[in-house]
Amino acid sequence: MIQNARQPYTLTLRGSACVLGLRTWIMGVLNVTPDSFSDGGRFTGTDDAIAAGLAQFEAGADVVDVGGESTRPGAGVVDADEETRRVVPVIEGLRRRGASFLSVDTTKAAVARAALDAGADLVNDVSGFRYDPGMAPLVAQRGVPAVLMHLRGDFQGMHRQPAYGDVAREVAAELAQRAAEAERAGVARSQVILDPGLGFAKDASHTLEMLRRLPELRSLGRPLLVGPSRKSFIGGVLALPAGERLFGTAAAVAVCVMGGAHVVRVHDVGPMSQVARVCDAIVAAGPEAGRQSA
Ligand code: PMM
Repeated sequence: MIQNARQPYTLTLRGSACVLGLRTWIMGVLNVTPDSFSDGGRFTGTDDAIAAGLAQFEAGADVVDVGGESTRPGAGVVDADEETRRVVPVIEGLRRRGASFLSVDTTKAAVARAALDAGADLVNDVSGFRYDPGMAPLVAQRGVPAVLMHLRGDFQGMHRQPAYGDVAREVAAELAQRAAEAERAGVARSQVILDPGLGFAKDASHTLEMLRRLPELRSLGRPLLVGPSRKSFIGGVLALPAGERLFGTAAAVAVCVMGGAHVVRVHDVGPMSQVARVCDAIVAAGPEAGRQSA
């Protein structure tokens, strides 16, 4: 029988209680970088980026994730001032135009602080608070939700021969450690969202296995965010460039939803909202489904 493994969790978002898990949330990717993984360089100006963010909300995004540093293998390091200059005007502009929830995709506390001051509602830290010791205290003090993603090593080294004995168990154990460290730093456990970090310090076979075994991360007892969008594991299967991975992304998003993801992080918000809604409807169908979250 098909069932997704999703537990509902309540977060405090922009000061109000917000339940994740009743339906799949869509996080739109808005990279304001000259060199990002799949959409870098698309936005030349702040106004373009703001318009693209608003279009993502129109297309069904629940939250838009604004990032100013590429995590692409070999991407140059961006200093905090430059990253702040990229993300803050976009976040401010989106808030000014009445945008819904906004997150900032950064590993730097200074950038996160400026973004929260500009109107961001949550922090998405791909390092799981490991790169900047100021991040956990900042999130604790502001009381905002945070996504802690799994990776190993630094941006430069993480793609070199990642090694796992059992990828799903090790990712789960390391995410549990990240969450415990965050709690020790004063972050409310109820504000933590966990992410297995598809493609980060994982080769294609690790990522495919992690996706297949996503339900095992349920045991972490926190909402799950997963970012499969246009990633190279899809390119590896289909031999297609990032811009042509829409159907591959759709397959992966469906697996994420059925595997228990509360939030999927995607570039193609409209199409992936449709995928998630159909998966949610399938999970909710029939007499057995009453006890399942949809
Ligand atoms: N992937 C990318 C960037 N940020 N954040 C989270 N939480 N999870 C991800 O999987 C993730 C992320 C890289 O992809 P992009 O360059 O297309 O944004």
